[in-house]
Amino acid sequence: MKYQAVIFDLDGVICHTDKYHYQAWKEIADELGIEFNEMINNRLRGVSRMESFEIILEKYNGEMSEEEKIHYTTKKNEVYKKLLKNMSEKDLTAEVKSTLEGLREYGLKLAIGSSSKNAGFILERLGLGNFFDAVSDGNNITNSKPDPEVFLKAAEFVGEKPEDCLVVEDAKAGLEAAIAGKMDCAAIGDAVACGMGTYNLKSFADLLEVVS
Ligand code: B16
Ligand code: MG
Repeated sequence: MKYQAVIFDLDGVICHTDKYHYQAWKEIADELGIEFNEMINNRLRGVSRMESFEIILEKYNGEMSEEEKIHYTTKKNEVYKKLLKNMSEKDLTAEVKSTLEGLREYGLKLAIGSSSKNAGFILERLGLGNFFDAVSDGNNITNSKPDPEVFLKAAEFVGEKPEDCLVVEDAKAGLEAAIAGKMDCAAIGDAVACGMGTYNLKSFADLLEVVS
């Protein structure tokens, strides 16, 4: 095997929560009278909650205090968490499930490296609460992607050197983070267009070939 471990981004790689992020941010944007659309939502991929709100506020005419920012991001998260309850094992595709099982059969350690503070909750909804060898997420980092911290912590949690880990990412900030951490990375979805991945995946199952 080329690697000892694979570190997966969560949103956009293992599952798709974009529509819930969109609905929750839309509710906040509407309350504040800020224009918000799918294009702006796409810029929030892989970016932390507060940084996402700063991007949304680019369209806000006015000043907002830190207290207000905390109020609105907390409110967004409450709406988002209610929406996440709609998720279930049905949201884990057969392709993702069988590929994860195949990678495990290869003897690879499998970890999550996500900016989300809701990663544990999402994994439980998907029926993956106990599946991964380690979960590094928004709760154990101080610097979010493109800083490599979340992936370096994931490598540390599984006891492997960064150069022995492959990162799988759907966002440019995530590819930058992997590269900054001296890790190879497989781009999937929108991230393919950046041309920054060590590999470009057409489909999640391509991972089975990439690692061997
Ligand atoms: P939360 P990932 C990221 O997850 C999402 O892509 C991004 O849209 C979101 O703002 C971020 O998590 C923080 O999420 O508000 O749940 O803490 O792609 O890094 O798995
Ligand atoms: Mg992502």
